[in-house]
Amino acid sequence: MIDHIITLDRIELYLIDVPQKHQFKSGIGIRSSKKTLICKWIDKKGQSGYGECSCRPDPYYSAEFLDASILLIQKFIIPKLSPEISFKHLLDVLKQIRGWNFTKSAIESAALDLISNNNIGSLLSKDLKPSPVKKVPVGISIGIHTDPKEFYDVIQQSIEEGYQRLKFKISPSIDTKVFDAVNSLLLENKVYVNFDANGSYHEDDLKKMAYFVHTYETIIEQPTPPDRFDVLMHAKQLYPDLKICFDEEVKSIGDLIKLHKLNVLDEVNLKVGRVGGLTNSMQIVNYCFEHNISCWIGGMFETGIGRIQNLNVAAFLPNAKAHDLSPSSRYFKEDIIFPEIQMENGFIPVDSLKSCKVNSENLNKFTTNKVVCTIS
Ligand code: OSB
Ligand code: MG
Repeated sequence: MIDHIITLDRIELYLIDVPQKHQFKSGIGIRSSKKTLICKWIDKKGQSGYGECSCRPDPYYSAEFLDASILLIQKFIIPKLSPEISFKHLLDVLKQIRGWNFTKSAIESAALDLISNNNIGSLLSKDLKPSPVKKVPVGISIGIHTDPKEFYDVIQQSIEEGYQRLKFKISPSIDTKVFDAVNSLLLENKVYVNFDANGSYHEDDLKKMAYFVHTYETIIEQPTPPDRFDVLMHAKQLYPDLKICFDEEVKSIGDLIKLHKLNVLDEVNLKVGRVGGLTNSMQIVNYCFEHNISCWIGGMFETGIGRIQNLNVAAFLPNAKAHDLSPSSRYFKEDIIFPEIQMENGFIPVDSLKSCKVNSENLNKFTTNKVVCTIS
C-alpha cells in the first residue's frame, strides 16, 4: 500500500483541446479534437506530477464532463487539501466523493506521478501481483465508417502498421454492407477482431446484433446499455454464444465482482479513469489475475500524459492479447509529450516511456482555460 507525505504548493488545471489526425465516430458521437483536462501538482520544491481527466466534454460516455470536473476539484477537493498531505489522506478525500471517477483519477495520478518522480511503473510494481512484460501489445479502435472503400483502406493500413487486434465500433444504425466489403480482407489476413457497441443496442435493436455475433466468433464490448441488466439477459438468451467484454458497466471492483459472480463476464476493458484511478485499477488487475479473468487496458483517446500511465498498467497484464493504446501519431497531429509514444511491430516498449517528458510548449499552445488552485 502506497503511503507518502507530499508537500503541496498548488494545483494547476489545464483545459486543453488537441487537434486529432482524423475524425472518430462511435455509438456516442463524432469527434475531431480531443478536449481533456490536465492536472499538475506542484510541490514546495517546484517538482511536479501530471494526471489526465479523460472524460468527455459532454455527459454521453459517463455522467462526468470536463467543465464540471473543474468545478468539483475547486469546490470539493482543493478545500480538503493542505500544504503537507499524506497520500492515504488524499485517497480518503477522494473516496468520500461519490462518482466522478475520471476527475478523481486525474488528481490521484498527478499525486502518484509526483511521488514516483515521474516513474509510475516502478511504484505500481510494488502492489501488483502479475509479473510485468517488457513490451505492450497494441490494438486499434476503428470508428464507424460509411464508405466501404474508405473503410477497406483504413483496415488495410492498420494491418500493415502491425496492430495485433482491430476493434470496430458498431451501433444498430450501421449498414452491415460496409463489413461485407471487408470480411475477406480480415479473414484472409487472420486478423484478430472484436466489436464495441458502446451500449447502443437497446431492447428493440437486439436482432440487429445478429450479423456481428455470427460473422465472427468473437467478443462484443458493451453491447447493451450499462444500466439495463434486463436487456443484457435478453441478449444472452437470444445469442447463447455471445461473449461479452464490459466497458462502461464496470465503474468499480464491486461492479466487476458482481458481473463475474453472475457469470456474464467474459472479459473486461479496464480504463484507469473510469474506475477512479490507479489504486482502484491495481485492485482490479489483482482480482482478475487471481480469478483468471481476461483483462486489457482501454483508452479514451488520452494524450500522452494519460497514455503513459495506462501503458504502465498494461505492462502488468501479461496475458492480454492487445490493449486500446495506440502510438501518439494514431490520434494527434502533435502530442503534449516528447518524445511521442512510438509503436514497433505492434508493440510499445515499456522502457521507452521512461524518457517521455511533458512538452510544455504544446501544453500551453493547446490550453483553452487555465485555473491555478492555491493550497492553504
Ligand atoms: O468505448 O472504448 C470506448 C474512446 C472514447 C470513449 C469510449 C471508447 C473509446 C475508444 C478509444 O474506443 C480507444 C482508444 O483510446 O484508442
Ligand atoms: Mg468501449
